[in-house]
Amino acid sequence: MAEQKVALITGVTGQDGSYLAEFLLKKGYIVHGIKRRASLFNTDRIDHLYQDPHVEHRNFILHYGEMTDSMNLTRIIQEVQPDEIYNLAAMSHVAVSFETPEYVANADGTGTLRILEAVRLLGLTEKTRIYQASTSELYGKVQEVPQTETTPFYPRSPYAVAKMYAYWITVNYREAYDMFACNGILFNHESPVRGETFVTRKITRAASKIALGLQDKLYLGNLDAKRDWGHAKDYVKMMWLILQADEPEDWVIATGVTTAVRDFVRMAFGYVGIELEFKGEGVDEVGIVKSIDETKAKNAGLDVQRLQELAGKAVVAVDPRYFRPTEVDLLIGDPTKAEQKLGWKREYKLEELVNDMMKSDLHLMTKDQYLKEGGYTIMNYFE
Ligand code: NDP
Ligand code: GDR
Repeated sequence: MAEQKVALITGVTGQDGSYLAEFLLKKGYIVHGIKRRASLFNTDRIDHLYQDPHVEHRNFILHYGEMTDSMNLTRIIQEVQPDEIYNLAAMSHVAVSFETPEYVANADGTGTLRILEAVRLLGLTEKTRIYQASTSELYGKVQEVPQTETTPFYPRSPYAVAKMYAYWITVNYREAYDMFACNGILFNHESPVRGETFVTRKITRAASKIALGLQDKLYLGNLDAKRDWGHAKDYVKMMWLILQADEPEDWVIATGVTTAVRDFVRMAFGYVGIELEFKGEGVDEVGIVKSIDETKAKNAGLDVQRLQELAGKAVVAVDPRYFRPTEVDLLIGDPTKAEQKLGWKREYKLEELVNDMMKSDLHLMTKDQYLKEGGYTIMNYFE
């Protein structure tokens, strides 16, 4: 029998880390993950994969770690002797990176160097393949569309600048030390376990809450921004394929379709039968309930009569606090290289992604509704 491959995932508690861990375990890997110490449990997304440390022959093993701590990372890599490292850990919120730029440079930028250098110092350059979670944010200010592996970068946030360092240090270690180190330039990908403060999840949570009568209004920033949104499940498969390729290269992973934030809002509310009409401009723009599609509302298990009461009300508004000092207006990726050379094919279209997220959030928010009915206070988070 072939020996089990060993993978190390940094950022295993995040959206992508959880899907990737699940994917690799299904492929028969032994998966090691790095999680941070937190004052509350932070393993919600991977709890279904947890294995009791007292059980022999575990396939899923967690280590405490931190991207800003070289000694910690070097020790874990030495212990694990991984065949593959997926470096997914990062402070990944673009807007927050304007508030914590130095930390982001350290964790997202220098953190990548720490991984590469540990592999080199430990003499693992021939054994260990490295995947670096690069991003479409590198393209930033629009230079050309669709964006490909050769489109010039123009980062527009401390996050993107840190990721630019990580991108180039990965290329440099590949060229200097002949390492199998690759960048996956991934465009936005979402899922039911997407962080709650990214725009798609903020929208699907709010649309569900508004439909259930738990929230009155959704406040957003730039509704004109356009993103190429895919499903995280499709994208983690690609991370693995990148490390199975014959040669180490950099790859764009995208859907090739771009959609404005405003239209994502329309689709999410549409799932629960709320048809929106947008009126006004800039900070005065609002999304007003134009009509209720009774069939969709019923299919979603909602109280149609209560939804009818929303007619004519503004349920979406713009709050400038969510504007960014510098914005990325338009992202649309060209995944041709990945499709042709690695045979990658995505399974989810945008509509299916929205439906998947809405179904899940509606289910989660229904629990909140029960709590509210039982007299408990429900928090509304607007970040
Ligand atoms: P998440 O924010 O969901 O997850 C980030 C993970 O990194 C979490 O496990 C987090 O831990 C961990 N982490 C953050 N800072 C540190 C640190 N200093 N030390 C150790 N661990 C840390 O991101 P995603 O899963 O969405 O993204 C994965 C990677 O892919 C990130 O690098 C992101 O920048 C990049 N990316 C994401 C895209 C997307 O659309 N999702 C697109 C392109 C790139 P904790 O749970 O404790 O917070
Ligand atoms: P992004 O994702 O910045 O593309 O980075 P996010 O969902 O935060 O923003 C997408 C676009 O929506 C606009 N927007 C809002 N964004 C948030 N978060 N909250 C709002 O209220 C809001 N209103 C409008 C934003 O201005 C932006 O234009 C994500 C992250 O996963 C990165 O880690 C990853 O590298 C990139 O995707 C590719």
